[in-house]
Amino acid sequence: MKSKTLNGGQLLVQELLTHGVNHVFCVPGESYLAVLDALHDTPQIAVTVCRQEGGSAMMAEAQGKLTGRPGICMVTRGPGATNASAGIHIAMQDSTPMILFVGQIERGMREREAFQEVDYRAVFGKLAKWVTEIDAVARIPELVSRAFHIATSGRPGPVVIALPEDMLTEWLEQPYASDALAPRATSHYRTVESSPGRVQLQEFAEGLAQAQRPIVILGGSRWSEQACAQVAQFASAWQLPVACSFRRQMLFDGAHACYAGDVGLGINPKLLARLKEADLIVLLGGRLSEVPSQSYTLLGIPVPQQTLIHVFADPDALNHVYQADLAIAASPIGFAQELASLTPPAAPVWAEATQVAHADYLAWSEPSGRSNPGDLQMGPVMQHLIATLPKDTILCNGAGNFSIWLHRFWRYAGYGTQLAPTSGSMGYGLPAAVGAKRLYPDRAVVCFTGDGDFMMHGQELATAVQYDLAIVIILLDNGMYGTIRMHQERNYPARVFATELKNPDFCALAFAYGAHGERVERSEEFAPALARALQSGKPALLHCLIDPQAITPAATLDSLRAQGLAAAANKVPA
Ligand SMILES: Cc1ncc(C[n+]2csc(CCOP(=O)(O)OP(=O)(O)O)c2C)c(N)n1
Ligand SMILES: [Mg+2]
Repeated sequence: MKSKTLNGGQLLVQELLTHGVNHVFCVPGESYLAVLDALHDTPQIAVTVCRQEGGSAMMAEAQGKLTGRPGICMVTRGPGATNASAGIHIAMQDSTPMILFVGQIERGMREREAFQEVDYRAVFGKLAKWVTEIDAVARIPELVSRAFHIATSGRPGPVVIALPEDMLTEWLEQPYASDALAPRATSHYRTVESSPGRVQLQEFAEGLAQAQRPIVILGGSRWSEQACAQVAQFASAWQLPVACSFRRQMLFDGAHACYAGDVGLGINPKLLARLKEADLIVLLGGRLSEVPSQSYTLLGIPVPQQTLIHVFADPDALNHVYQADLAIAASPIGFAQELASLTPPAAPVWAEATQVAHADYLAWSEPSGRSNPGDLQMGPVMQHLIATLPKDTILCNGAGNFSIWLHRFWRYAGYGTQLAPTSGSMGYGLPAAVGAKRLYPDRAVVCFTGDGDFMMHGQELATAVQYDLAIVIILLDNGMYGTIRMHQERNYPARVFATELKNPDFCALAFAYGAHGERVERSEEFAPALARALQSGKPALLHCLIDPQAITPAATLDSLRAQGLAAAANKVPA
């Protein structure tokens, strides 16, 4: 048996291989050169060098979302780590497994406020699921193993690991057995699944059988393609209406006869009424946080008016906000695989209501026959996208009113087709698209973005060009932070402030990066521009000028202002 001595950087990379890592996103720093040097000799790991750490963290987070395995990001100390924090926050709120490695100052300089020194446990203590610092090279295997397990267990989340620079260049005292270093066929860690017990399953079936107006809401993480298929089969067999939580439409096929729509921002009023009138809500995988709960108005707190069955992987998150009539600590994967064992009623009383719910969804999400102010009509644009793009296209977006068109009218077709932050973090779409395309080079990846949203991490277009990632960016430019303008008109009508934007020529910007660019001003220009973008074989940006008045599919800025003024007039004391 050959033996070999390794330094910290080399051992860390060996441990990544052992845990099945094949992608790393980074911005380099002198604080972790030893890790980069070890990656130099590790062709099994594809390293994507990015332009800003927020983008690299979001790319890693996106891969965590798509694979259920921790996405890996590496950044330098101080400013690198704080830049990356946006991605950490997304991973936390979205329950996504991810690990952020941070180069750290030398051990002997701690607590002098050395160059770029940060106390990571203090700074990320509440933002991440777990934070640690590896002080001794010999402990790398132990702490990296723990990081992978914590990131994926229970409610998944981000782990931050600080790596003191001098630890990374220190050599292991004991030679490391080389066959222990060989990447194993199966990686060290496995996500701990939890399944419902027989008694709980029985209670679940009984609860359903007693209901008159049940509805299921799917959400959270820890899903798989198979788990989604099992839930779809269950829904068919029981003829149950199924909704998806905010930005989780990929958990259920929009074309399925049981699909009732998404419980997000700008919810279909008919679905909202259905949820309020339901006598049983089955919350499967999600937490029903602020946005899906419609600012915590959907269910009573702590005691919901509807009977609540809540299935969630982490027992600590059950009964956290809403007391459940039946709380089941099981992962969506563990729960879904048991559903086929339950016998559906011969003729469920809710069967007809399910059909109506789906018809309501279809009517709500139909893009044809709609019109909005201006020359660019979003109805035909969405119709064309639905007709043109493959069903398994991965749709990515950040935050802004532009995303409403996507969420409402695109028909998400299944698991792994959606990357969108429930934390509403602007700028996520482009890095997420880069992360997705690095993982699945043969799949279509589209980033939907706004003029404000794009510029948060637009520099990652350079990363897309550098790695030849033929993603398509559809940028809806209304010359403003439209979402905030919308809230401004509602709450402070006709007092526009700090929401207007003077934008660059995004098409020229795309060319400057070496990407393909198109300017789209009229509806009829969209289809040929998209065709040329797809044919270019390059990252492509469609700069779409949308009328500022088209602030949502249902409202114009003028209508919001008029409502805001009327409301304000009513509030003024006589
Ligand atoms: C990082 C971050 N900063 C600020 C906000 C607040 N915010 C939410 S949407 C939005 C405006 C988005 O503008 P744009 O991308 O142009 O989309 P639009 O609403 O105009 O369609 C802002 C500033 C946020 N959600 N995230
Ligand atoms: Mg805008």
